[in-house]
Amino acid sequence: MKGLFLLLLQLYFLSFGLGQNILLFPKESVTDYVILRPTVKQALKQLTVCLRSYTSLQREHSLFSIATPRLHNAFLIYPIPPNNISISINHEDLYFNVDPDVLDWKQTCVAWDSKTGLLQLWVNAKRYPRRVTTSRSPIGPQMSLILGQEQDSFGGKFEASQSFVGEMSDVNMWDYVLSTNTISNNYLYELGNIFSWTNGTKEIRGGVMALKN
Ligand SMILES: *[C@@H]1O[C@H](CO)[C@@H](O)[C@H](O)[C@H]1NC(C)=O
Ligand SMILES: *[C@@H]1O[C@H](CO)[C@@H](O)[C@H](O)[C@H]1NC(C)=O
Ligand SMILES: [Ca+2]
Repeated sequence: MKGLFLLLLQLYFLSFGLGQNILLFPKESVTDYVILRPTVKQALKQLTVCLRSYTSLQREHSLFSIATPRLHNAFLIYPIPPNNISISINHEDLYFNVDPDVLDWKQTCVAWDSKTGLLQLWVNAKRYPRRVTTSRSPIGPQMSLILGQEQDSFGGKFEASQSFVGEMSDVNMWDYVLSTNTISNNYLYELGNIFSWTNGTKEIRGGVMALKN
């Protein structure tokens, strides 16, 4: 009996670790969002963010928004369906022409290197033509990281028309640039070193629901 209990406990933690933990953003609003608290001790010279999302939205929306006290679009992942994704770095907006959306889970990864300005976007492990930002300023260290809303001030000024409606999971963040090989093969099993989906701090606001699978 005790053995069975331990086995079930083990299975529970295994499934938790393998990306079964999902956030549901149920409605268009300015009240539903999730705050993440990454461990950032010095300004980020390099950054990789990966996340999975599932939505039937056909309007533009914010997936992942970092504001600093000085810059509200310090880092922003902002799809413009059906085939355009805007990435903002230090208020500079770069647009990527991508394959049209299909109604399914989508894996998005963005990596940036402040030294070279090299900006990379992968959707479902396909890397789109790389871009170079003019900005070379590291991001942070003080930052407000929000899922599901677009910040027009440090931690606020949301617009319902830019909110995310749908499901999100496996948000991970690294203070270095992941290799294409890692992202194409097994990034889902890689946990971020400055924010990890399995043990990072997530603060839920409004009607967002945390689901086990
Ligand atoms: C993406 O959308 C923006 C804003 O509407 C537009 O300026 C840009 O030309 C579009 N880019 C692509 C590649 O479709
Ligand atoms: C998450 O937990 C693991 C195991 O306890 C630990 O090694 C790792 O440093 C933690 N990661 C973060 C980002 O806190
Ligand atoms: Ca806005």
